[in-house]
Amino acid sequence: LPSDERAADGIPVADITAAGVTSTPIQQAMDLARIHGPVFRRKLGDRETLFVTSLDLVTEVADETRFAKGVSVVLENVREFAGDGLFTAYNDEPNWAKAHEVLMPAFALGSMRTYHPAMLKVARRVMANWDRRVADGTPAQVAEDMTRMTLDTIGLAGFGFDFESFSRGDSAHPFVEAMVRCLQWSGKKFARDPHADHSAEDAAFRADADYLASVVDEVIAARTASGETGEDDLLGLMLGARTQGEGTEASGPTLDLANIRNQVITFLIAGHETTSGALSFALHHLLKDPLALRMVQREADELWGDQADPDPSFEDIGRLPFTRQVLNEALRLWPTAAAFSRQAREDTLLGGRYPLKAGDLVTVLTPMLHRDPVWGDNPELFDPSRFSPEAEAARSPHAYKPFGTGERACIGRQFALHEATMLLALLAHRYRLIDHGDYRLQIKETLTLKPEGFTLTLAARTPADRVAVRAALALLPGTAA
Ligand code: FDE
Repeated sequence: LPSDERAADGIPVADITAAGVTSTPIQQAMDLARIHGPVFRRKLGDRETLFVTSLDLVTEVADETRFAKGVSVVLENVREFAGDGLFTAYNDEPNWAKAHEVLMPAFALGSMRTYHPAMLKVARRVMANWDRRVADGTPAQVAEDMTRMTLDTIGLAGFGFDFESFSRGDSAHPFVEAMVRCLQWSGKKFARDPHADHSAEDAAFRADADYLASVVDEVIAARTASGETGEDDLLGLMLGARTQGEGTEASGPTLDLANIRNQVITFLIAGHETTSGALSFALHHLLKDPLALRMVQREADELWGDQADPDPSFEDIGRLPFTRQVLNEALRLWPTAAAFSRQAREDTLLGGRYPLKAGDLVTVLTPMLHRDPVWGDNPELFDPSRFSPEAEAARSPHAYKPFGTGERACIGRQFALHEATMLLALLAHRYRLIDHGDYRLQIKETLTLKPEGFTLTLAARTPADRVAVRAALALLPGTAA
């Protein structure tokens, strides 16, 4: 591993030029943090990234008066196909503030009521698929199925577009394949050999990016042709704001079509890989933690009893606090958007000793923040009780950042949590999860993190299984419902 030189400012520099970036740069950076401590530079050729991982340093860079969101090199590359969409916009790009204002109401907690039926419809597709697995005994491919479900959900709830991902056998929608290749291209570009010829991969990327844009343009055209904007979803809001504002000065901000296209691509990217990873990690941890699984099952059983096909209401999702804790804890260990960058507003001293110039970037390596000593002696342990209301109240809000921070934090947080909590509870209510292959966690990185090669087999839960879960928990102190 990397040499241990130190720059003039005393920050360790891990030069990985020789060792090379692996296909798992986040896990490599986690190793570097374990070696070098909570502040270090990763050097790659002539490019250096400054990482921080400790609660005190993250608390500093989360201070919105001193730091703002930084657009990292990786995000610069994502801009090649998501342009000035919310995720990749520069802070001072006017379209960020406009789109933020137009879209914020669509992501308020109350708006989830609007998306709930679409989310439930797609959750039922997962269960229909998994019921067939129960019948024929084949294993479910967890990350792949979760990705199908989150893509269909954001497509339907956001844009009224149905990717029908569960009717395609093993292959994904071509849009998804193109999108994943674009993400991989942007994730790898920063580390590639500057002297090699990359024209073929760049041309392939261009073709994929053009294809993404053309699909989105068709979705927008179909909506405009129908004559109705459909105010209820994200596309409707964006198009509605556009027509209302045309030619007048009085109405709210308007978004141009190129920006709307960038927002649609942004939501499809941001809204599906991250959420599907969170669900996959949660299922992995439940599979390995029978007590937590039983507690999720009991919580769902209390709502839906022995119903064969429960019909969760919007309010039911707020009545699943332990299921939510499981998701929170899964996102602590494996925050699926694993790094975000901050940019110094002025010259400043980080940690009272490391000088930064205005404009310098600092990258928060979230999985290591989430293993800071503030999390106790055994941070690798999956323990949903870390997110009990009392434990949360006692901890700094800066110890947990799976959704980033400040003004540019995740706008889709409530959306993701509503969708994921509902699906997780429905699956736990319906199935026994069987670890047929003694799965060992391996993490694949495609800008986001997800468990690789994770399969499980399933059995239908019976009323007797529900009685057994209640009985088992009744014997344990401290698991009272
Ligand atoms: C955002 C976000 C973030 C931040 C980044 C930076 O700072 O750079 C993060 C960290 C995140 N996000 C995360 C996450 C996780 C999960 C699960 C999610 N996420 C989900 C989702 C869904 C949806 C729809 C979304 N998401 C979206 C989004 C957006 C649009 C954004 C941008 C914002 C601004 O304004 O900037 C984000 N997200 Fe997320």
